[in-house]
Amino acid sequence: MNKRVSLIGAPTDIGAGSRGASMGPEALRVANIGPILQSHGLEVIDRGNLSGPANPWQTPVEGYRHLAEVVEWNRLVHEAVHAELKGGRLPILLGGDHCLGLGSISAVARHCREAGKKLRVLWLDAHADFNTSDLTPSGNIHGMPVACLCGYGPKELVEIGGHVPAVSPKWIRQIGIRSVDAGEKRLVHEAGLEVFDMRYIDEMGMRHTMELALATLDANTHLHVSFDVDFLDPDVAPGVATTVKGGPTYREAQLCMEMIADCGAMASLDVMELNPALDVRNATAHVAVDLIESLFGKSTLMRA
Ligand code: 6HN
Ligand code: MN
Ligand code: MN
Ligand code: MN
Repeated sequence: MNKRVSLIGAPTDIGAGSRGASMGPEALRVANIGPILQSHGLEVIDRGNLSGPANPWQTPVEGYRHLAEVVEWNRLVHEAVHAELKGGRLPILLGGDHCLGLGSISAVARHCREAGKKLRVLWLDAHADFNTSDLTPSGNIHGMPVACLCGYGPKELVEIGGHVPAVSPKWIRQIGIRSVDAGEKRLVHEAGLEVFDMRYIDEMGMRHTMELALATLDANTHLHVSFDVDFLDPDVAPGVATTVKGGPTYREAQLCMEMIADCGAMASLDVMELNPALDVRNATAHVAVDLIESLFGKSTLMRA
């Protein structure tokens, strides 16, 4: 794994239905994300925060809330993430709400095209984030980034990486899913996304789930992890706006991260939706940093 890591803060809640994820980057820094990653032998550069439009907190227009601002933020994220990859570094996007997964992953996909690499995306989330303006119950664009990446969405968003679709559904594995809207579910099936929902994880276990999600990766595959903190059970991670009961436990989540670390292919990461306004003494930020440590190879294993 690349040991040269860059932190990019994207302090916005422009695509969310609640305010507060804009404070996520600072909460992760307060939980010591930089020094802790450094203690694991990584060279960490904190690029600071991107600066985009303020959240005007308006109601949705034609199925989208804040579309123009979401486009602007995603353009900023796209360029920042692409620049790190081009410089040979591993970008960690500190969200911010999950609409920014579009800017991040479209940049990763662009880089993979330029570098002749294959791409695998692990989407760790309670939600599929596969809505469109017709299907969305909320108009919140953080419920739409995976659909946009796959070419379903407004032109301005779908075209952000210069290649439509940015990503093939075949490259994506969704894990931890337990809240999908009715129309969204139909579109997920139509697009052919591979989803390891909570029922699958209950029945087959996290180990088997991750073996399948990481299967067929080769030395030429770039693995991107998009970690929505609401992936975790709310008992473990209360500091998110869109908690859904029945998520992975602390140990299941650790195993998920450890198996990703073991595969050695992770080359970019998003840490999204942390909402300090809803957290308890920054506990969720600390849990997120714990899990990120595991992603970078911290292990509880006794065997060498
Ligand atoms: N997230 N499916 C719901 C919606 O409004 O579209 C929730 C989306 C949550 C998005 O947590 O990143
Ligand atoms: Mn999400
Ligand atoms: Mn590139
Ligand atoms: Mn979610």
